[in-house]
Amino acid sequence: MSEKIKDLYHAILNGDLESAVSSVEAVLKEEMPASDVLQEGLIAPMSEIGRLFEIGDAFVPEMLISARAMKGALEILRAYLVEADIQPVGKVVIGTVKGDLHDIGKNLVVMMLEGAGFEVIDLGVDVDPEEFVEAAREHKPDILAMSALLTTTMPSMQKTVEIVKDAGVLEGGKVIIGGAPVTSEYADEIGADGFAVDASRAASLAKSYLE
Ligand code: B1M
Repeated sequence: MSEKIKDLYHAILNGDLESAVSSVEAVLKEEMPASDVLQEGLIAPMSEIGRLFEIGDAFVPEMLISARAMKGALEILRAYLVEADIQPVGKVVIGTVKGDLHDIGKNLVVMMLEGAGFEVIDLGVDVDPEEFVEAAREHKPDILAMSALLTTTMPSMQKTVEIVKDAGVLEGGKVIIGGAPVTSEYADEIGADGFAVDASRAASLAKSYLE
């Protein structure tokens, strides 16, 4: 690993946006392939922050600042990835369910998914079940992901699972759910394919479906 890619790795791990931006520019000047910069400089530190979070050695604020630094570097790298025609590992449609305006956790899930190499179509908050169906029809995602923070909005997950499955728009794709009041038992009960307790595990779960 070159010194410059190491700088980028550490800038993202430490959540240093300014240094992440200058490091990615420096690495690209070395003419390193964009796909390697993505893998070694962006995805690797995001996996590491996810691992540290899972073992309790990093917390939500650290994950958020790493994700912010990753996004800053990705903005610059994106043009090179498009030029090199690097395909995302998979596609995810995500939203916070109908009636629910909480988006901090969902945004963190988006960032971890992007950090893991997914293309993410974020429908935002207060997403009607029909909107999920339309988005699944249009984008044909590998994963449809829903977040809920209120016990009163959890039933909207069930409704969405029902109509998405009835409409047959997922074509083998999986439905994953999460959010503070959601459990794996609830996922089983409503027929969702998977549940993740946090953003890092949501990204690992999504990746596991592609294997
Ligand atoms: Co709200 N709120 N809130 N709130 N709010 C809670 C959720 C609540 C638990 C607070 C409380 O009473 N102790 C409570 C819900 C109670 C319940 O349902 N049993 C509550 C309430 C009642 C309300 C209102 C009804 C209050 C009112 O107006 N009377 C109202 C509802 C508005 C609405 O949605 N229609 C409301 C409003 C708000 C604000 C707008 C002020 C604000 C949201 C701002 C925003 O999101 N842009 C807010 C906030 C900030 C909170 C708390 C304090 C923090 C939530 C948060 O962002 N946590 C929350 C209390 C709490 O959770 N302790 C509370 C940090 C975030 C990183 O964690 O979202 O859990 P979280 O995400 C985690 C995991 O859950 C997981 O990954 C993340 C971590 O890695 N995860 C997924 C999330 N989505 C996932 C999806 C996945 C996988 C994992 O797969 C797809």
